Amino acid sequence: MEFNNILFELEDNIATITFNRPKVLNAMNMETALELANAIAACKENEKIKVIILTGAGDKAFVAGADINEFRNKKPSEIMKFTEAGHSALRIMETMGKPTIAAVNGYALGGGVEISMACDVRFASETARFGQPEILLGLIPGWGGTQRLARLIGIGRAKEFIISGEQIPAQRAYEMGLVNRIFPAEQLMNEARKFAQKLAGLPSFAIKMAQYAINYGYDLPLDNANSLEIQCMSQCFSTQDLEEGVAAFLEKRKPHFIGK
Ligand code: CO8
Repeated sequence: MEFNNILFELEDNIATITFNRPKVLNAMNMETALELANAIAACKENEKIKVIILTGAGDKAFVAGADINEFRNKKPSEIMKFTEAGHSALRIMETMGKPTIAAVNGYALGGGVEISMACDVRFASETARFGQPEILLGLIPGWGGTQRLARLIGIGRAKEFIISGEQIPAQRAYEMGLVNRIFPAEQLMNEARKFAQKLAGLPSFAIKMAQYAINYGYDLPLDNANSLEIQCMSQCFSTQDLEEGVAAFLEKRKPHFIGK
């Protein structure tokens, strides 16, 4: 695959997507949004890929938001195309049934924090900074920030974050539940890879069913969500990995999962 604005690497069942426009702190333009969508589609299709890590090139930024130079002077209809492209790529990523890890290595602002929130987990360097500064430019988050942030950290904190446009350091993001784990900057990628390797060795169908139940059950009334969980849980009993996991436990040995 050829990309101009992202790097795509595949090693040991783990794909790493690196936003690669360091001169503009990896800001997202339309071309990068389309490349992200293509990279995610490739990850979804490729059976070898079990886990995806997203990160930013350089040591300063994950993604410093949408490319402000590009969206300047655009018409609402053109902006709508850009926001739809972003929403679509992020939703496919969020629901593709393979775990995604955002390794936030610096600024995650605007679209950057929105990309990270569509990942299953967020690891951050101690030097990372988070914010939805759109309000300072006269706009609002447009890649899911008004929705995913409230779901992740609660409506009160999300409103404070979005209407003030303030930035917060990684430690505060961790305390709020926006970030799962924080590490010294030089350890971030190693830790993300270690976690990815661990996930790649787990029963992939069960991971998919867990994501499915959480993603599609979250906004349902509890009875409907519970019945979705029952369906997803029951489906796991069709896999060889379940037989292997249970047998290995009973035989007191390490399981060997095959992803089926
Ligand atoms: N877009 C374009 N260029 C950028 C962006 C950006 N988002 N962020 C940084 N850059 C560029 C700077 O212009 C600068 O370029 P140059 O060297 O040519 O002057 C270069 O990157 C380095 O940046 P700074 O010199 O500003 O570096 P600092 O360390 O001084 O500051 C900051 C770093 C705090 C990250 C600062 O660059 C900043 O505030 N950036 C803008 C952050 C921002 O407002 N992001 C939100 C954008 S809006 C958005 O994301 C909406 C998303 C979804 C909806 C899409 C609808 C269009």
